[in-house]
Amino acid sequence: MVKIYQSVPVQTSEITPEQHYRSRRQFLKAMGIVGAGAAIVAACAPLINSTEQPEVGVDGPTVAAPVETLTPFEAITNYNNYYEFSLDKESVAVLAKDFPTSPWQVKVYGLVNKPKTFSIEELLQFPQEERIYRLRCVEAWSMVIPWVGFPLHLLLSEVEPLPSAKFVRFETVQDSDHMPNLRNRRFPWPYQEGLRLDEAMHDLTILATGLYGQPLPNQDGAPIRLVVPWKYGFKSSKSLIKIELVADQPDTFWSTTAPDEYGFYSNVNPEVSHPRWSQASERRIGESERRPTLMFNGYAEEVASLYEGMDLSVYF
Ligand SMILES: Nc1nc2c(c(=O)[nH]1)N[C@H]1C(S)=C(S)[C@@H](COP(=O)(O)O)O[C@H]1N2
Ligand SMILES: [Mo]
Repeated sequence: MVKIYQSVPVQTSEITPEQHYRSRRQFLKAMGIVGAGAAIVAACAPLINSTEQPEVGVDGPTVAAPVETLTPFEAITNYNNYYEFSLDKESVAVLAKDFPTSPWQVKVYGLVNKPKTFSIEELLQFPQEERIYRLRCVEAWSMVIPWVGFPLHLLLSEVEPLPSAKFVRFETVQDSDHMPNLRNRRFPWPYQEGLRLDEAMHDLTILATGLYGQPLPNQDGAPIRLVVPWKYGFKSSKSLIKIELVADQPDTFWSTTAPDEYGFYSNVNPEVSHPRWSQASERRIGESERRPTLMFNGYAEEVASLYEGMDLSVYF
């Protein structure tokens, strides 16, 4: 089975707001790290899938692995779920255009030895990498996104979780001057999410600060958002302002809104249907044929052990 889990170090200072990302190879070459990328491919071959686009690959080592095409930048940035702005996926980019993301701080606190409020500049000091992940929305569409970011465990280790910390709660900004749908009282704002501490510490779990080699567009959760690739997209909260270490399983936006439809775990699982539709297949944005949905979104080898002994139809 093809895995998409690619990890390439990127210097933040080198992430430029270029208009068009022409190919991952050209991007990496521009970063001067084609060699580093190749070394990682050699070292972690079973985890890696090359997403080299066929028209490129004119130099450097090529990776003999099946290809899943990256979702185009235009689709990733114009088909968004970001309910604080709008329920209409195609309106988010326009509505979020002037959303101010600087200055920005993320408060990391709760059951930790060393609580700290990080400025976005400090967060960009963590070693940034490119991670190509599938994103599977609960609405049964999916994308393949080249994120830039860093593993959440680097941040959590810095604040030193106490033994009593068992879960992590994530909270999104509430900027009512710029987010028109916060007026919609049908929803339990702020957008909150949660992970068990071991899920949060897993190396696949990242804080993304960019995509396609550029700073994160507002509609995708600028300036910093969570990405948990084996869970439905709604776990990956955007525009984070708070990360709290807690003892008990936190309430989440979607499980509060519709408890019968959205559980805390929300692992991608083709065998557990949503009450109103099947999760067995998905439409990859930009493709016409549906494709089967993979257990844990294709990351079972890395994460299935986290759920050993749990009935995933009960803990959905
Ligand atoms: N704050 C916030 N984060 C959010 C959402 C949201 O409405 N508000 N939507 C989620 C859902 S349902 C999905 S599928 C992903 C979409 O991320 P993308 O627009 O970058 O593809 O963001 C998630 N994070
Ligand atoms: Mo979603």
